[in-house]
This record gives sequence, structure tokens and C-alpha cells, in this order.
Amino acid sequence: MSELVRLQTRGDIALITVNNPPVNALGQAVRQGLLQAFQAAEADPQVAAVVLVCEGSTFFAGADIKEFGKPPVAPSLPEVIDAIEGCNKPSVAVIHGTALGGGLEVALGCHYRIARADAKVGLPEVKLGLLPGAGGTQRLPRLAGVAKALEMILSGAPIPASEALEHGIVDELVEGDLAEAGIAYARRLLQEGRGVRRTGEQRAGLEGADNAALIAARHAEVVKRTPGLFSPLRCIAAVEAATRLPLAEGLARERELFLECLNSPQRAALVHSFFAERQASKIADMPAETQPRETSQAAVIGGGTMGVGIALCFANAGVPVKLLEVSGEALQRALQRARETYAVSVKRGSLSEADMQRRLALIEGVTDYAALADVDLVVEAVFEDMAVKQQVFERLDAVCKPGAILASNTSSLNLDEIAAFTRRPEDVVGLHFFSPANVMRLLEVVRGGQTSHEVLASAMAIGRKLKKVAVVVGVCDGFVGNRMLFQYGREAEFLLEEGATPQQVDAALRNFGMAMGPFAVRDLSGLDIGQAIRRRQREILPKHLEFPTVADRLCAAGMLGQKTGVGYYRYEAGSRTPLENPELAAMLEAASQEKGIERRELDEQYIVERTLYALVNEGAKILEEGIAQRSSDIDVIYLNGYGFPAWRGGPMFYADSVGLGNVLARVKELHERCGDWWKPAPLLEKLAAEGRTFSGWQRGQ
Ligand code: 3H9
Repeated sequence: MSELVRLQTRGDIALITVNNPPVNALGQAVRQGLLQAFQAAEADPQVAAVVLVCEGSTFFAGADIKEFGKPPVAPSLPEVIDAIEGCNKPSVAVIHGTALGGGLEVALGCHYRIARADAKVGLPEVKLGLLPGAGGTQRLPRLAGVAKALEMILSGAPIPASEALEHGIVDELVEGDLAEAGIAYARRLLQEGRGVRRTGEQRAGLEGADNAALIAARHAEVVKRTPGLFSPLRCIAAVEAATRLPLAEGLARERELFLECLNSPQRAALVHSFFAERQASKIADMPAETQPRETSQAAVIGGGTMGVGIALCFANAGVPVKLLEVSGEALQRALQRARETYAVSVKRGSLSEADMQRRLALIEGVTDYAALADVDLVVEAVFEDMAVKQQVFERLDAVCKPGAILASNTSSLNLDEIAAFTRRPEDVVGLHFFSPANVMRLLEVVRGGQTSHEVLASAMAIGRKLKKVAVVVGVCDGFVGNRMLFQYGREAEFLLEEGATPQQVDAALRNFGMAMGPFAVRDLSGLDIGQAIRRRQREILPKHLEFPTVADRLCAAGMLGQKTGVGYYRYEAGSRTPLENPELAAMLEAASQEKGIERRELDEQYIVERTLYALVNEGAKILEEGIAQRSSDIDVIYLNGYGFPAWRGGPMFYADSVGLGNVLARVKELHERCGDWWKPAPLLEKLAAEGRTFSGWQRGQ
């Protein structure tokens, strides 16, 4: 038996205990150990029933994701679960923490399942581009019905134990010591004469509903909602097989479909996204003993959209927050905005009235900096103007207690200059939230030249507390996300001058998988915002570089996007549906003519390469400059802040999968034709020449 799996006997009960930190993933050694333990228990004449528990924070969190893409090593998880289900002595799985994927599938292979009330169960495989491939698509519908099984499998979202109880997925909720609860339950089974009960032999869940209609409806929905995704339709096909085939045949069909998913490029990209997100929390040069500071009282300066959104983030996380505005009137407006935002959630049913009141009570409006004397952390979210930032940081430096973390939400100004307004630059860090701050998961944590390890570690801990995906970035214009976006947006604009319409560019990028096209995004955020950035860029960038002009023409005509009812698109009052702006065609013609460009038809692939390779080329520069720690951090930023499709893995992973040699060849062509914006990044040239990838590169290599 493997040392990760222990078998003990307690009277006539065999107790199998698994301990494979951190999440009891079902790697090869665990599978082997489980198989042997069940076989030994079955063979032992003293044993009448088997109890399976996990140590540590959770029951099995699934198959070992690191093994995907590597040659399989026996025994496979389906084999192990078949053996568990086939055992001729009743077995009880005791669930705590999160029984996910293969973990829930193991539990479904056991004959009975009991769970701690705070446990959760789910089949999140779809999020990794997979389907539950160890019997989940066959056994779950037999217990919970096709509708519930499809809901869980297609969403990947775990459900609480109480809900699992309602749907027959678990048999009882328990408290206290897990092993003792399992043994007590097994003894009761024996006393009551309840024996082996194989999930695969049950049919209750499959009866009494129009399964064909349920399946057809979910199929239509998936085709409409997630047209680019590979695994959801295969999840449905596997569940459909459960409705008409005996278990063994259904399992064989599930296996075929699972292997199709396992070998798909989307699986590779989604697994990359999973590990990339976890990797982002690691800071290469952080001394292991660094302890984050306590941050139990926060403050936000500025009650605009961003400031209020940030205050809501703290309140949502249960952290008391002081919201500072300069005048009583502005403060009342800010607090009103906070109330209105919560009221919308209450109306939608995603927040209870009581929770809204609890959260609002955590937000205290103040107008005097003196009220910030005792806070642990301040996030400044005032106007993007260095003189205004100076005033704020000088005042914070004067009033805040020693050790308070002074954070700026600047999206473009130099953090080191801001830090220099204080006598404690080591306590200054950037916390760049994305709008709407209370919704978007991304948080760029900007590490200034003097930010201390302790403050950086604290900023990352705050990100976790606020349930954000925090990524460390260095100081430069636009940090990682917006610096790359500038290149992408500019190339999209150049495409308009070459002959495309906003509709064509947006459609090509949506077909690629982007959540929104660049012009729809610009209309949403307001063209005046981009104008300020463009002006600044023109001042600081080399004079020989050409700039596109369509956005300036729209701004000059007062067409600023949704807020004025017209921008790249036209909008009817009260609607966000983009319609054609009838005045745009003439502007496009004029812009092309001015540059002597003859407008032509552009194909989708050209549109995608022109915009995405601009992201990639800039990403390579960012990586080489050390502004991002690793290429997967750039991917995390784009996946969580810019609507990049997770199943493409992020821009850098996408470039790796296209092949850096291919990317470089296009970049060189564009450089020749379109000028110096396209100068290939030296790192791209180096890695392409060496046949390497961004993912495989580390600084100093
Ligand atoms: C599956 O089961 C397929 C089957 O149907 C069919 C097979 C034939 N494997 O997230 P955390 C690592 S597909 C390997 O920070 P938390 C993770 O990388 C699988 N490693 O903790 C991290 O490592 P490090 C279906 C895993 O407390 C560490 O554990 N299951 C796995 O915030 C801590 O993770 C899933 O998709 C794994 N399965 O959240 C569940 N899981 O410290 C995936 C985690 O080196 N896991 N690690 O960076 C999760 O959702 C969360 O990890 C969990 C804990 C909720 C469990």
C-alpha cells in the first residue's frame, strides 16, 4: 500500500485514511493505494463495511491536474472507482471540504455518502476543458436526475452539502470527527441490514422526466452561449449516453469523449490558466519568512465610481472601510452610489436585504483626513493628476500611523514619483483595480522601486482577502494590462484606416473568443478617456511614429460613445445595442484618404493577427524588462481583466501555441509594411530563433 493511504480496522469496520496534501489530489500513488486498500478490506473476513476519509483541509479535490498531458500510469481512476463500486462490502465516503471532480466520482463509487454540513461537492472538469471522466456523467444523473447533473457538470460550480442532500447525492449531514462519524454510520448500516448499494445499478434519477427534451434544451443553450467551447457539448453527449445505455457501455462512451477533451488544445490552455492563476501569487525574490501586515481597517480616498467600487470590495470582504471625500455633498453622493449599487444586487436577488445593511454599516463616510489616523491601509482613488496625488499623499504621510500601507489606484502615473511625496516610500504600493472594481477579479499590484517585501506581501494578502486575482507588476506607463492594450487598440484603429469597419474588427475578435470587440469596449468606457492617453503618448513617443486618427475625428464631433448615444456605433436611447453610426463611413474615408491609403477588404485572420500579435510583441518587451515576473502572469492579467478567452490560455500562451517562429515571421512582415510600431521585441526574436516558448523562459536565461 502507498504511504499516502492507510488501512486500519476498528472492530468489523475497515477505515481507509488518505493524506496527500495540500488537496488530496488523486495522483497515481493515491489511486494505487486506494485500490489496494479496498482489495485488502474486501479480502479480510473480519471486515463487514468500509469507511473512506481524507485528512487535511479537504476530501479529494479531483484527479491530479499535473498528470494531464503526460503518459497515463495505471491504475486509472475509472478502474479504481469500478473496483470500489464492485466491492461486496458496503462502503461509506465521509466528505469534508470540497469533493471535486474525480473526488466526487470516488464518493459516487462508494455505496453511501455522508458529508459535513460545511462541505461542498462539484464536478468542475468543464472549467479545465474536460468532462467528468471517472463515471461522473453516468453516476450523478442516476442519483440526482439529468437536469441537476447537467446543471452541475455544465457550470462546474460546486453545491453545498445541504443541496447535495436534497438531490440524493449525499445521504446524511454529520458533525464532529470524520472517522468516528463514518464508523458510526457504517455500524448503523450494518445494524439496519442495509448492505451494498451500487450507484451504477440505480435508475431513480433517470426516470420520471423528459430527459430527451432536457438534453435538447441544454444543447441549444450551450451552442448559443459558448459557441467556441469544445468540452460542454461532450459533457452533454456523455450524460445523454447515461439515459439510454447500461452502465458499462455508458462508461465506455464517457471514456471516449473524455479522451477527446483531454487531447484538445482547449484543455491544455485551460489547465495552463488554472496553474497560471496559482503561480501568480508567488513572488520570486520574496524571503520565505516575510509576514504580511494586519489590515483590519481600510480607507479609500475619493468617492468617484472607482473609489466607491473599491470601498464596496472591502465591505463585501467584511473589512470596515472609511470613505473620504472632500466635501459633505460629494460624500453624500458617494454613499448614495454605494447604496444604489447594493440595491441593484438586492433587486436581482444576488444579495439579501440583511447582507446589504451589514455591508453598508461597514462603510463610514468621512471628510477629514484626521479620521484616517488609525487605519491600516489607505487606497487613493482620486483624479489622475500628479499634483492632486501629491496633495493626497503628503496629507496621508502626515496623518497615517507608522506602518500603515499607502496604496494608489493610479492606472497610468509613475508610482515611484507618488511614493516620493511621502517620507515612507517603502510603505507605498499600487493597487490597480479594474472597473467596475466590485465586479472585476483582476488586481495589478504595482511594486515600486522602494516598496518593501512586507508591504508587497500585504498587498497580495489584501488581494486574496478581497477575492481578487492579484498579479505583481512593475512601474511603467500603463503597467502590464493597459500598456499592452494601447498597442492592441492602436492596431484596431489602423485597421479602420486600411478598410475595415468597427463591426468587422469587433466580429473577428469576438469570433476569436474575446468577450467584446475593441470598439464596443471603447464606446462603453468613453472615447474621451482614450483621448487623454493618446495625447500623452504623442508627447512622449518618437515623432516619426504615425498615429491613427479616427478616434480623434469622433471626439471632435462630440461622439464619445454610449454616454453621448453615438461613437463607433450608434445607440438608441436606453439601449446598449450597437447600431451603425451613419456618419462614420465618411470619417473612415477621410482618414484613409488623408494618409493616401486605398481602402480594401480585410480578412478575419489578418484582423486577429494584427491586433493580437501587437499584444504579444509588447508582452515580450514587458517580460524582458521584468515588468511582469513570468509570461503566465501576463496571461492571468488578460484572462481576468480584458475578456481574453480562457480556452486560449492568454495572449502569451496563445503565441506559444501558434509557435513563436510563426508569430515572429508575421511581426517582421508588419514591421516592414507598417513601420516601427512593429519592431520585433528582442526576446521574441531570441526565443523564436532558439525554438523556445515564453512559458519555458525565465529571466537570466
Ligand atoms: C478531474 O478530476 C478529472 C476526472 O473527472 C477524471 C479523471 C480520469 N491537482 O487552489 P489552491 C494545487 S479534473 C493537482 O491554491 P484553495 C494547486 O495548484 C480535476 N494540484 O487552494 C496549489 O498548488 P501550489 C477536477 C492541485 O484552498 C494547491 O493545490 N478538480 C489540484 O484556494 C492549493 O490549491 C478540480 O478542478 C489538483 N486537482 O482551493 C479542482 N487542486 O500550492 C481544482 C489544487 O503548488 N482545485 N491543486 O500552487 C480547486 O478548485 C482548488 O484548488 C480547491 C482548493 C478548491 C480544491
